[in-house]
Amino acid sequence: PMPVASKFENNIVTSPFGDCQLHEMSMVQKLFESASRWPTKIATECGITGRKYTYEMMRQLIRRFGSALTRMGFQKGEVFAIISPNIPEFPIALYGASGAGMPVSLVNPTYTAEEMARQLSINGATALFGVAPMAATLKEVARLCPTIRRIILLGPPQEGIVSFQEMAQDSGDLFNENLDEDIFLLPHSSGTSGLPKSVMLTHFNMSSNVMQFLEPGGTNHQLATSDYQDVYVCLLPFFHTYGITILMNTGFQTGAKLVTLPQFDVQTYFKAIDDHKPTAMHIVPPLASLLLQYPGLKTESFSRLHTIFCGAAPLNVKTSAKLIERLNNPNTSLQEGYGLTETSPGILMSPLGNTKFGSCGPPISRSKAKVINHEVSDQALGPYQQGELYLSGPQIMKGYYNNPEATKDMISEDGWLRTGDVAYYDDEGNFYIVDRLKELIKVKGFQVAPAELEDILITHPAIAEAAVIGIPDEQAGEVPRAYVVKRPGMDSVSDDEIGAFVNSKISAHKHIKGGIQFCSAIPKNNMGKILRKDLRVQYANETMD
Ligand code: 4UV
Repeated sequence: PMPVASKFENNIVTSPFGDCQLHEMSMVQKLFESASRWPTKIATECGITGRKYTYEMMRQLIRRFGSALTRMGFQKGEVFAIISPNIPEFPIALYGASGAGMPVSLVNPTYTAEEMARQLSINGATALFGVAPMAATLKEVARLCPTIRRIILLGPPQEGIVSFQEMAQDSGDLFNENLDEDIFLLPHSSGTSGLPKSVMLTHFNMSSNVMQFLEPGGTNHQLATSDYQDVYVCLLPFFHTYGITILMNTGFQTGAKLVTLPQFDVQTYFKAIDDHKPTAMHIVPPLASLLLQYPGLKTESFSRLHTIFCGAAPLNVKTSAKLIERLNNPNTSLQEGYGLTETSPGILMSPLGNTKFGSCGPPISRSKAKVINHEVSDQALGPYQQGELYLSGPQIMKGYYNNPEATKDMISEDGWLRTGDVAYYDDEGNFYIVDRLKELIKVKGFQVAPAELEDILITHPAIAEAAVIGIPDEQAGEVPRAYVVKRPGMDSVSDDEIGAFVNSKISAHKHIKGGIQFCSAIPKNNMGKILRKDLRVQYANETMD
């Protein structure tokens, strides 16, 4: 059924979708229900090697992996870190650890060892899972994080490492589908300011978000039957909530096949699309541009595509229209989703068949949104008025791990989460994101925290002060740009030298590609807080000349 229009009362916009079911079961129990329903369907398949698991094989391996963790002495509540590319074994490690009662911390596998260690030192992870080629990096992470007791790798046995394959031989008898531990995942986000934090997403947050996403009228997903199965090509990383929730967990809920791609490579991506003819595609805006530019696109590969779903950064209206034209399938609908790691992440989504290009749509099932401009008043604003977007729903995080102050800053006592995004809604309750108040920079949809780059910049002996902002970039959406004050007597240092110094310590997507500008002072307010907005205005003026 098509959703009825959003209703607003006191300028609070409610969802036009029906109320989805909410489940009190663990995510492991939920996955095992899928395994009982679709035992012989393929759950995961590597897009490169073809290595694959059925839902039933996956259930067995989850039991064995989780049981092996308990046998190794890991206790409920200890944090298990996954630092892995997208591989068919990713969900086995994830759900296995979860069944052992361990919250799972998700870390970007393209990070440097220092970046990985910084994230894991926040949550005190005690075990690591990755793939054999990452052995040296993960050993370095374990050296930097003394809490880590074991490194588990997919690959042949080696000195000082536990082999995933050996754990897969466990009898599985120590496994339970744990319900005592309420935290399912610990992905990372810098929120509205400062350094990255571990976001506590509970089993309830995650199962709610999956059910909200699948509520009729919301998306096109079809449950697997004896002769149908949804197929996703999983290029978007599972360490991000978009990948883990919208691709993995929603996919498993519907009996879909997930074709996993371990790294970002254009040729491999398009080959996987040709080979597997996905029924739904999940993209971020830079991928939309790539799809439009790719000369070898075969229309036939999109013949089964019912949905193309885009989120994580604003999708340009013209790009949307061109994309639909290029895919040339009247049955394909484009949907845009908006959310944050802190909201599991789904919370606004354009309804099926009623996508307004440029809008992220109304709140999804059981969610609410409002817009407030505190400079005007503390009252929620009516249609077409811009202010900060606030959200509420069962998918809102429990809080930041070990950081009650940052949590309090983000979630009000009555459960509203402040997004740090500037938005307005139209008279049908569709939302439009127009700007960002928070410090966060988004490069190709990935978070970059200015504070992290600033902290590294000021360790350079020639730098007295530094500030980082995001500037628009055709390909990446945004890229970081640094403003730097030199120490007295350090005039000879060049921007190339500083760029090389910082970039050697961070992963590629954080590189300061927007240039380094020397200046005599960094604009700050009287509390000493950097006025990034002033720098953004300054940059806009510079580029106008
Ligand atoms: O925390 P995060 O990295 O979270 C995300 C979440 C992405 C998705 C993807 C599919 C969905 O269905 C969904 O609901 C969410 O990226 O970054 C959060 C910030 O990213 C910007 C905004 O500034 C958030 O605060 N952002 C995310 N989605 C959009 C967006 C969008 N559709 N349009 C504009 N900005």
